[in-house]
Order: sequence, then structure tokens, then C-alpha cells
Amino acid sequence: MLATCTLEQIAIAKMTIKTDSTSNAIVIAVSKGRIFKQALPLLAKIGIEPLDDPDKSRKLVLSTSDPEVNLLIIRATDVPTYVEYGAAHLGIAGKDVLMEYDGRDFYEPLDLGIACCRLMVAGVDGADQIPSRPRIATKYSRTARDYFASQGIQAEIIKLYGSMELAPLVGLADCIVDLVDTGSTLKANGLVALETICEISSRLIVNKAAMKTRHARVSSIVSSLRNAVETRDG
Ligand code: PRT
Ligand code: MG
Repeated sequence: MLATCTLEQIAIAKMTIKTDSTSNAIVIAVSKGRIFKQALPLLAKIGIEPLDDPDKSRKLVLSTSDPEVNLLIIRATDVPTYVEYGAAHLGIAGKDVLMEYDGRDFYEPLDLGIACCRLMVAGVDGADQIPSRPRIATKYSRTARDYFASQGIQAEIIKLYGSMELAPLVGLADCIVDLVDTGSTLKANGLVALETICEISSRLIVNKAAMKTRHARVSSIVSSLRNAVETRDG
């Protein structure tokens, strides 16, 4: 299986967790940035408040107000890997990342309704439709391939790792597949949205073994978070 972090990195993370004073703690993997910021109110509502700000601290394992819960701060695309291999018991990851991930060996019990956006096909302003055999630049190569195949369109997928908006402007691709929130990034680069592939939000994922071996604590976190999502204002 192709994973974006090495087994060695996971082993180091496991050692870090084990050498921590709260070695029995439940570990939740989350990426810093918008997912972390939007998850904070939900976590606070269930009594989990990080003791450090990941934007100011260089710590990768954050203790929280609940001595039995630690947060692991990692790249968004690495969250499913840590959860699948059991280096974290739970994780919070965007549906875009989960769809693109090679494995599937974890539970996905809850849509947290945070970090919402759409995965869209976009092209240069003026071209109002996708060509019949398009070249598509994206970091979501698996999802894009599946989407165009489902539409009966033979697309050539060009994998990029960032700044997708540039590709149609310099003739590298006809269209891009990328996340769109306000649309201002597309607009600033002379692009327009053409089709929505799917709505995106962040999901809670759970390691399968932890659901059995740490059942009481893990299921209590899942149900408390579900309640926090359902009773959220606005
Ligand atoms: O930035 P880094 O490389 O460290 O990691 P990352 O890009 O994976 O992290 P981050 O924090 O940028 O995004 C994490 C997750 O947030 C994504 O996996 C999505 O699930 C979710 N999310 C929600 C978004 C957006 N909205 C979003 N708008 N992620 C990225 N964007 C980007 C988009 O790629 C584009 O560049 O924002 C731009 C478009 O925004 P608008 O408002 O201009 O349309
Ligand atoms: Mg980003």
C-alpha cells in the first residue's frame, strides 16, 4: 500500500506517545490550520482543550485539559495513515483526503460538518464546458479519474502537488480539479467553476482495533462529539 508517511515515522510517533507521562491516553490525530481551528469548539464542548497552540508551539503531541486525551498534530494527508495503523486511535480528516487515500481500514462514524467546501472542476474564464478528452491537473488524481470515468469521459490526469490554478493559464492542462470555498482563488486566477464533483466536510475516523480494545472511551468520544455536532449553534 502506498502511504504518505513511512512506517519509521509511525513507529517514532508511537514511541513518543508511549514515553509521554499519560501513556494510556487516547490519541486523536488532527492537522493544524483550518481543520484544527474549526474542530476546537467541538472538542472544547466535550472537555478536550489543547494546552498549547500548534501555531506557536513546535510540539507534535499536545496534552489537553483531559489528562487522558492527547492530540497528534500532523499533515492533513497523513491522518488516515496514522489512524489505519493504530498510531492514533481517532482522527479528523477532510472527505477529500479520505477519498484520495489508498486504504480504507478504519471506521468513519461521524460527519463533523467543519472545513466545508466543494471539490470542483474549473477551467479558464470563457471556456464554458469541459473538452471531450480533457487534460486535468489536480492533486486529487484518484478522485478525478473515478469522476471522469463515471461520466464516460476519457481524461488525462496530470498529478500536481499545489498551485493547480496555474496549470490552465500556462497550457499545462485544460481544467483543474480542486477545492473551492468562496471562489475567490479561482476568480483571482481568471478561472471559473464548471462542475461540482462533491461536497466536502471533515469526518471523524476511528481505528478498528481501538474500537474494540478501548471501546468504552472511544465510543464515548464518538457519541459526545455527535451530540456536540447536533447541538451546535448556527
Ligand atoms: O496547507 P498544507 O499543505 O499544510 O495542507 P492542506 O492544504 O491539506 O491543509 P489545509 O489546512 O489547507 O486544508 C485541510 C483541509 O481543509 C482540506 O483537506 C479540506 O478538507 C479542507 N478545506 C476546506 C480546504 C478548503 N476548504 C479550501 N478552500 N482546503 C483547502 N482550500 C483551498 C483550496 O485548495 C484553494 O487553494 O483554498 C483555496 C480555495 O478557497 P476559496 O475560498 O478561494 O475558494
Ligand atoms: Mg493548504
